[in-house]
Amino acid sequence: MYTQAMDIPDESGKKLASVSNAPSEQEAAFEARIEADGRIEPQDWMPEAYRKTLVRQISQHAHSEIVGMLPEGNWISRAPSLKRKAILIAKVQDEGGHGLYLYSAAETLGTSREQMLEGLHSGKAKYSSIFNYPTLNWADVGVIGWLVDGAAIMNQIPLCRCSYGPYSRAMIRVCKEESFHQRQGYEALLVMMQGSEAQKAMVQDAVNRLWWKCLAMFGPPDADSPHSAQGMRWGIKRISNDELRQKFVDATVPQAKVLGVTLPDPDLKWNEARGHYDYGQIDWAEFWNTVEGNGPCNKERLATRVKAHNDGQWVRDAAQAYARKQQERAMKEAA
Ligand code: FAQ
Repeated sequence: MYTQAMDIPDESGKKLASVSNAPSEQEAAFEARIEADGRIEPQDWMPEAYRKTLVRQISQHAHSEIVGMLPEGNWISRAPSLKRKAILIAKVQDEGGHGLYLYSAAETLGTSREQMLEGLHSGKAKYSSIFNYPTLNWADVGVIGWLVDGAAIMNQIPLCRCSYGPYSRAMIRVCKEESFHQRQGYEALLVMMQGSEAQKAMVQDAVNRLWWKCLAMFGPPDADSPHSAQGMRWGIKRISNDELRQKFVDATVPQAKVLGVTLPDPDLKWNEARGHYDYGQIDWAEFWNTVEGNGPCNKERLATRVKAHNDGQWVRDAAQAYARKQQERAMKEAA
């Protein structure tokens, strides 16, 4: 019978071992499911590299949600009205919830929340570059909703079709909530753009500072993205970094026109032949510098995050003590 198995002879020519190039049954089943656009579930066999890629991406994503609470959280006590404060508290809380869904998705892959947090707090794990820039005025909060959540949705809608079941299902709810976040940010900016000259100037200033950083959120150009090809082959990523960035630019230009702000890019213009907007050069040196920990707020964000975790130790201790007591009581009653 035809087989791809190889008999490896030792130096004397004696048969030493049988090494198979053929995929194992489990591997073949995995590949067939990916090929058929099915979902891989936690109990299914998966290649170690697939598991690691997911843990890496979900870790980066979960940490982004949690660290992403900080720049906006800074404005809760300074929101201009009770209504804006209530909306912002709810939004920041939603981002915390997204982090929790994602840490749970990573747990199904065998990585505990403690391990993930250790990675974040020691500076080993990444989170989105965008959260290492300061939020200098109230308009930044609106721009985070409009552009940062807008970029996040663009990137995350395709993740609802990710090949790993728990991640794809978590993304459905996350996207619904991010969509609300995006609208509330845009609405807050619309109100400011109908206000005083000073308010309009604040919005334009926030857009000027954050526009390019939002374009960089989609990750390096496809040609320089080490994980894209395999991520796409496995159906983890569905649309490439550059394609998503282009979709974001195309969707945002008309929104900026309605808002009455100028996107800070002299090269931004409609290209009839491509059917897309052309845009200028992203500063990738600055992006990598920020990703590597040297952006304007990296150290502050990490320190705040570590302090919040340490300050919350008593809550975790109390919850565990309570759970222990409940368990002891249940055992006594059962005895
Ligand atoms: N910042 O080969 P690729 C949000 C890293 S959620 C920092 O292209 P991949 C919600 C990348 O990790 C925003 N690092 O990698 C919110 C990799 O590093 P590694 C986050 C970045 O994974 C809104 C290296 O560069 N969303 O905003 C960034 O195939 C408002 C090579 O890159 C997600 O995480 C970056 N921008 O594609 C919260 C979505 N870009 O691991 C509060 C899920 C790339 O080799 C307020 N993630 N890197 O050390 C993804 O879709 C993907 O992971 C990409 C990167 C597209 C981000």
